[in-house]
Amino acid sequence: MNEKKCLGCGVTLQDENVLLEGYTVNLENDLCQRCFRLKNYGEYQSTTRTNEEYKEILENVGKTKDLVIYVTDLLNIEQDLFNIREFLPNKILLVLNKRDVIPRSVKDEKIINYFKEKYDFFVDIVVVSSEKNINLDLLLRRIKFFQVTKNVYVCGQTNAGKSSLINRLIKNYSESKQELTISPIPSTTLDSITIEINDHLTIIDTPGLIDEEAITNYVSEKELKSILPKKEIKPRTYQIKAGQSLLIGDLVRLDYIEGEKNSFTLYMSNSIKVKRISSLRNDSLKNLSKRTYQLPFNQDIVIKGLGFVKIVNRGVVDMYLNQRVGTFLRDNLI
Ligand SMILES: Nc1nc2c(ncn2[C@@H]2O[C@H](COP(=O)(O)OP(=O)(O)OP(=O)(O)O)[C@@H](O)[C@H]2O)c(=O)[nH]1
Ligand SMILES: [Mg+2]
Repeated sequence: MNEKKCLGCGVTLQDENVLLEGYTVNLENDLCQRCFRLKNYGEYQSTTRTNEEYKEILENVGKTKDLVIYVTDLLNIEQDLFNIREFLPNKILLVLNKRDVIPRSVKDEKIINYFKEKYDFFVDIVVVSSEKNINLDLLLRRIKFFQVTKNVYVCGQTNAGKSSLINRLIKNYSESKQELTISPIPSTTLDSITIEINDHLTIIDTPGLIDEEAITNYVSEKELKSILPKKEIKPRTYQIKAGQSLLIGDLVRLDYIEGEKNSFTLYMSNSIKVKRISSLRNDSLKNLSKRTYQLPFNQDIVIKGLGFVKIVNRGVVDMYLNQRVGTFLRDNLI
């Protein structure tokens, strides 16, 4: 069997079945047809990886003593990062990516301290933007400081920006012309890919875990584009009284049922339209599935894949959205 891998997504190339992964007309090519089309025509063709395969990859990384860079998207931070410790006893450097979409006024230090207080097992935490090339020098210094062998693994959920980050490292610090495939749809990277940055550093890209509860799994391609922020988010604050509601696109309805006058600040893509309405007089989106939150002071309601709503005072909120989408509460991040 052919052993050549696609340089974009890591899948084994084959020229036998156009319907299967890794197909290319000619095994001399460096890219599979899917990566070629994505790169040249922006054509998306989704494939899926099971989360079992992801766990297997993490377990294998866990068997090495090598440094792991765990990448997470600042707007889509997992509820519980302790889970990764189950698989990875390694030294882990936490990289909070997509700094560019979080308002500039927020200090990196504040974000870093938030995570330091919550988790004690990261060797360090770095805030970066792969897209805008922010803090990559700092990241490289931290990698050099903590690496155990020349191999460093990059892990994290799908769409966190792992391959984008590695493309930056290649561009900034190596002679290689290799470019990993990146895309806004889940499961872009299909298999581990080894990239030699220099004689002392080899980076290994891995496919990401799919979060079945992310809203991005349940919207059209057009909606997906409006949900994923491309620019710095302008937080939108609404002063809300009991009996008022917010409609977030046609995705989420928030009813403020009970509590003192409150302030709701939305951190999500600027392209999503938001409307304040009277809970009683307008029934929009009430056909969606309902869940109720009793909010203590200073909580964020996180809507997986979409962003979060910062709420200051205590109160009761009814939320309507697709039943399969995950939400949770956390202390205010910002
Ligand atoms: N705004 C912003 N977008 C980013 C940044 N880094 C990556 N992205 C975008 O996030 C999406 C996912 O990027 P990828 O690099 O493909 O993510 P991945 O973690 O490799 O995903 P999988 O291969 O599916 O596991 C793409 O649309 C990128 O353009 C960043 O720093 N800022
Ligand atoms: Mg990738």
